[in-house]
Amino acid sequence: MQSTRNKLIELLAENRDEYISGQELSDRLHISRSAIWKHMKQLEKDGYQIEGVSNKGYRILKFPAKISENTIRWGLQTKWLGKSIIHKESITSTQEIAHHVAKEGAQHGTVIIADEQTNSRGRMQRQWHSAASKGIWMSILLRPAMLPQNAPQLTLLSGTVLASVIARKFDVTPYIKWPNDIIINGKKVAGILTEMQAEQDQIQYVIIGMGINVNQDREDFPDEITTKATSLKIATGCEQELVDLIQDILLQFEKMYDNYLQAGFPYVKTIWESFGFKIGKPIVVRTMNKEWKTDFLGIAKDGALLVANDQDKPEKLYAGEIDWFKEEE
Ligand code: BTX
Repeated sequence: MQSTRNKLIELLAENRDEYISGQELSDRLHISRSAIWKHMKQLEKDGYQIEGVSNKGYRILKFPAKISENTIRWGLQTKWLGKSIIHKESITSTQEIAHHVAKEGAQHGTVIIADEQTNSRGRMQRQWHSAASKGIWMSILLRPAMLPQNAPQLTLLSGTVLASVIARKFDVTPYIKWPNDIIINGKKVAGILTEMQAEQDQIQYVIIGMGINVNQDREDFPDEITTKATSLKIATGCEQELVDLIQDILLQFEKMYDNYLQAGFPYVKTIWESFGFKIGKPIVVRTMNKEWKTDFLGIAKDGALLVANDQDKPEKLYAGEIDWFKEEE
């Protein structure tokens, strides 16, 4: 079913300015003309604008801005990422679905995406606000052949992907706040949640959850985060295309991931540090049981946070959070 629709879109798109007759479509897809008609109605529901003229045939007038499996796949230039896409209008959390399909054997590179999440999560059981159709709420399933202790590097890789795409596409300067926040103008525009299923020395799968605020206005954020959150629309002053952005993120992710597997983490580290949030500046570090002020020195070769210790020597931290030092603001 899915592949017939994709072939149909391909045929229509090949002949963008010309009509293609119902008979020709039916011959080439080996389905009846009434089946073609049903597919056309479905495509219209997905937001395609299709013109049907008797004695001439069909042509696509406009591709939809709406997210669907088809609209993401159409024009997606990746080799392996997003070959399987699961799109839902409203679900609890794309992470939840991703875990479920991963356990059922879903393939490396499966992408799960939702217009709205009703119970989406950040780190440490925190909530992530995912307003309907205002942002990109997406999980990527990976099955990397790497040691579980290296999985946090994938969070940094993902942050680097988001910052690179945002910097290239929009006239804004994104920073990455270790380990997982993308910041524009001092406010969080995106967050990343990495979850993993692993045995001692083998990863079964990793799920990279990405939440990107795209088209929210200030009043779309709940009160408790209005001072902390921003969106690409707020930062750039205009509404942005979701499908286009998703495709760019997936393509950049695939390139960065493939390069990382070949060249190792130093490749990611260099790019990460070019977006690194206030390297060399004083920060507040919070771990499970303490909080202290220190200097942020960048990230280590393995992705750990590097901060200055009491003797002003670099020290590695693997878990925790940082914040810029308040007096600086
Ligand atoms: P985090 O724990 O670093 O950030 C969560 C904190 O960020 C919240 O406590 C709140 O203060 C603030 N916050 C909540 N929603 C937003 C928002 N929309 N914009 C800015 N700040 C916000 C970050 O966790 C990781 C978030 C990953 C979200 C994705 S969406 C797709 C996937 N599915 C899912 O359930 N989670 C991931």
